[in-house]
Amino acid sequence: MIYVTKPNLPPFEEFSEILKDIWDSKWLTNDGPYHKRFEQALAEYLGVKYVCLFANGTLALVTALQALRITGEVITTPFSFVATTHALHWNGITPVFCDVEPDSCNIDAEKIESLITPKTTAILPVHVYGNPCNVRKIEKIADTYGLKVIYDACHAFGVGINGDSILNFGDLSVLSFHATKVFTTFEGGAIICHDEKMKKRIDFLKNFGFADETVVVAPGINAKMNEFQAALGLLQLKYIDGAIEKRKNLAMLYRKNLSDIGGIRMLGEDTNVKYNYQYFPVFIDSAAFGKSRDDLYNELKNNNIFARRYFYPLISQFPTYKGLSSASPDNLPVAERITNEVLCLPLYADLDEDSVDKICRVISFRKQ
Ligand code: T4K
Repeated sequence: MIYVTKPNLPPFEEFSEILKDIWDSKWLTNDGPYHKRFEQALAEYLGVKYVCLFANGTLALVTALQALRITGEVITTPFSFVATTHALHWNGITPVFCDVEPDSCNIDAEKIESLITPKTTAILPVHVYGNPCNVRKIEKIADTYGLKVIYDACHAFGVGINGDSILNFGDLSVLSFHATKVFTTFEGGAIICHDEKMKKRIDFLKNFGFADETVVVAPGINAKMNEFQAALGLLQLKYIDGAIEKRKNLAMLYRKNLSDIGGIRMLGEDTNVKYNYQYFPVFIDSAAFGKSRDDLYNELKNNNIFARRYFYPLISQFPTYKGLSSASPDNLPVAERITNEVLCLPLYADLDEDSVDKICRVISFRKQ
């Protein structure tokens, strides 16, 4: 069985030593010593000012919107994991779907302005597959219209642009450390922010709103990362660069093997971007390939290769959102096309080159 991903974990002996330490200390959560150390070490590793750790990425997204007091309408992408839009829904905010660019799969910044109304308060773009959004254009629009920008950076751990972390753009960025992510703490997530006051507000919000033992300053939630997650995160920092390097080599092998197959499109790479190789999406043009994306998905499955259709269906097609006027397929032609073409091939640090060759053979055989 080859799954779309497999978590990268440190040697068990190293984690078991830490487990013993936490067991003995009996300090399990609520801003414990590992939480404090991981938060600092992570900020340093990522090259950002402040990190607020979370139990998972979804709670971090929900809290990020609370932290900036976002209301009304938010312009976002339908080509993402459902959690992006659910976070708006949980805050009583109306999502307004904007079409995406075919080359990056990210929100099409050129189309954002036409969707702004007097109710718009923010933009929630996603760095899909870790590919940076058009951050400059989005910043310009936000400045012109007085909008906040929250990046769903759940795929973008460690991604850089022109030597700077992608997480330094926008008002806030949100990371996920889920088991399926490049960097995992079992479950986990973070909000990246740029000033101390905001960090404080976010830290209050993730702990029920407590500012101290008796003072509750806001209607917060329980979204804290526990000590086991934080300790794993601290350990993972030792191994993350090696894991990304392995992913990069496998991604290069995929590119080499698949480049001559008609009807398969791969995303381009920009030399100014430091990628993390979170996913390896390919796009199937069924006429040129001779098979549909779903046929290929099933062929791979028959060979015990479990690729995934991230992201199909579009979020705008789920019952909760389908009725919105911005969810109309006419408004989202590019997203509607790529959601039917995309297939994310297995990619993880432990995957061996023979498996990549095998996957590519199944793909090219289908073509004959
Ligand atoms: N925003 C974006 C853009 C996101 O992509 C996500 C999450 C979020 C926000 C929310 O962040 P979190 O709240 O999750 O921190 C997975 C993940 O559950 C989800 O975290 C992720 N995005 C999404 C893209 O993928 P599924 O339903 O596809 O996962 P699942 O369980 O089918 O796993 C996929 C494969 O991974 C399995 O076939 C095998 C492997 N796997 C999985 C798990 C859970 C393992 O080897 N070990 C494991 O423990 O959603």
